[in-house]
This record gives sequence, structure tokens and C-alpha cells, in this order.
Amino acid sequence: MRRISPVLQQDGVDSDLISLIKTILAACREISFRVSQGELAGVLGSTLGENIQGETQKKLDIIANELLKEVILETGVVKAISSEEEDDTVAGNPNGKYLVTFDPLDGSSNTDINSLIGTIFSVLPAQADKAADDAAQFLQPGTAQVAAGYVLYGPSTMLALTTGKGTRIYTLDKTYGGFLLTEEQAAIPKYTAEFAINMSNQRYWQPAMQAYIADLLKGKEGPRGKNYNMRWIAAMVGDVHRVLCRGGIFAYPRDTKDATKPDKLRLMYEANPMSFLVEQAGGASSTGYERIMDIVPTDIHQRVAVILGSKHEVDSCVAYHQR
Ligand code: FDP
Repeated sequence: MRRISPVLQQDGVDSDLISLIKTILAACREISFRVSQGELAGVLGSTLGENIQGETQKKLDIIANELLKEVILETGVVKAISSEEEDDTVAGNPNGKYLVTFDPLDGSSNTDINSLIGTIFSVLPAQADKAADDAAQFLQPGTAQVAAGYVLYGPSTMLALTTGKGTRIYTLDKTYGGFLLTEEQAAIPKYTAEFAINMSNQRYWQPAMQAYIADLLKGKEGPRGKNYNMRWIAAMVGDVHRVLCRGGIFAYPRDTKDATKPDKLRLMYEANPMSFLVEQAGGASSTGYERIMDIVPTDIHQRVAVILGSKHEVDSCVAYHQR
């Protein structure tokens, strides 16, 4: 089985980017260990870095954020980072080639129930005309990403990674400590009969989403002509992993539940990296009105409606928004 470096070298990935990805994965291995310790994490402490010792009582998402921030900034190839857990961006090396955004622990409400969670990351090119402490350098569309991935902390720890040459899936070999390539090319089936959405928000959705889901629920007798099944892991990383493995549509649409927060998921930490992975696996990703990766962000913490997965199903859902 192949390790990550030779695969990335074969894909022609820049050596600084390879070492950055490997550094991110070193932090994720540590997070994986902490997650696997569950309630014991605070008792047994860390296997990496002394400076996080003594902080083991902190919540896992805070620990994961600090671990990632520290190791990424230490690489010297990163000009700045932006994390879902930080109000502001954090400057690194002014000459760094890359910017990194990450959601340190996605689906963190699942930690308390020992269910799926993960780390999502995205790498953008640094911009020469902007200072390391300028948040505006991050406001690049998802199409500018040079790498994106997630590490899923489940029964096994898995990595989905793209550098624009397809989406590859790796599994953490805990005996040797590295990620091994277990799926050369993820391929999302074009058609599906499985959807993932938080149905409890149904009455708050826009009419287009109401109509689309209502038609799915009509099953074989309805306009879609087949019976659909539903899944909801409540951690985007888990739901997207299922989509990468066997297809499906995942949606977190706009709703009116909270007028101050019409969209839930974050563009830069969740939607863009997941869209890159899904598109590179043959799927599609949209807000219902536009391709997610075409959006030019106006704020690092911007939220966006997300509809992604099997291409034909996403296109069908988008068609309801264009009626
Ligand atoms: P969480 O709030 O637990 O971090 O990131 C937002 C997110 O999880 C996604 O991972 C997940 O898909 C969604 O929110 C779950 O939303 P609901 O609480 O509406 O189920």
C-alpha cells in the first residue's frame, strides 16, 4: 500500500505543499488519538508537544484548534491561518507561500455521544500584495484552493484529500502511524436515492427546497419515480464521507429559523473544501443558485447554503430553485 508522499509526488505537488499537508496530518493524528481516548483524554494527556500539556481539561475542539494552529505556523511556508475557532486570522511567515483555513473539529456536538467528527482543511495560495495580518488575503473563491481535505475520526481514521488531481482516500495505519492510500480515486455515483438533511427545519426552508424534498418523499408514485432513503449524521464531515463512499445528496439549505443566521455552514472552513473534494470525485456542489466554489467571499466567517453530492440529484435540486 502506498504512503502519502509518493502519491503526492506522483501528482506533481509542490514539495512545500507536501510537507505542509504532512504537518497538518501529524496534528490530525494527535487529534485522532485524543478523540479515541474519549472521556479519558484529560487524564491521559498528550503524545505530542509539551506546550499543550496541562491544557488537557479544555474541550477537544479548543485543543484541536491550538494543535493545528501551532504546527501549521511552525512550518514556515504559511503566511497566515484562519480557523472557525478564531475570531481573527493569525499571521505567520510574511514570505510564506500558502494560507490555510480549517475547522478543527467539525460536528463537535457529536463528541459527547462518541459519534463521528472530523477536521476539515483548505489551502489557498498566499497573495504577494497583501500583508500577513490582512484578513482580505483569504477572500479568494474556492476555485483558488490548491488542496483540501478532511480527516474523519470514526471506527477508523480516514483522510479524503484533493490537490486537484481527483479525490483520494487514505486510512490511518495506527501501528505504523501514517496514512495509507486505500482508494485511488473516489467516484460519486451520478444517480442516488439517498438524501441527508435536517428534516426538523422543514417548515423554515424556502419554497424551492420544500417542493424538492416533498417530491422525494412521494417516492415511487411521485414525480421522481423512486423511493428515497434518508440519513443524517449531524456532522458534515460524516455525511460528506458517506456521499464520497456511495453517493447521495447532502443539503443544509437556507432557512428562516433564526433571522440573524439564514445559512448555517461556513464557506471557507466547510463548504469550499468539501465542494472541492466532491467535484474532484465527480459530484456537484451548489447553493441552489450558484456553484459554491465560484463565490467570492466577503468575510472569512461567511455562511452559505449547501447542496452537494451525486451530480444528477444536485442538478435536480438546483432546477427547483430556478423555476
Ligand atoms: P456542529 O454544529 O455540530 O459543528 O458545522 C456545523 C454542523 O455541526 C455540521 O457539521 C453539521 O452538518 C450540522 O452543523 C448539523 O446541524 P444540525 O444541528 O442542524 O443537525
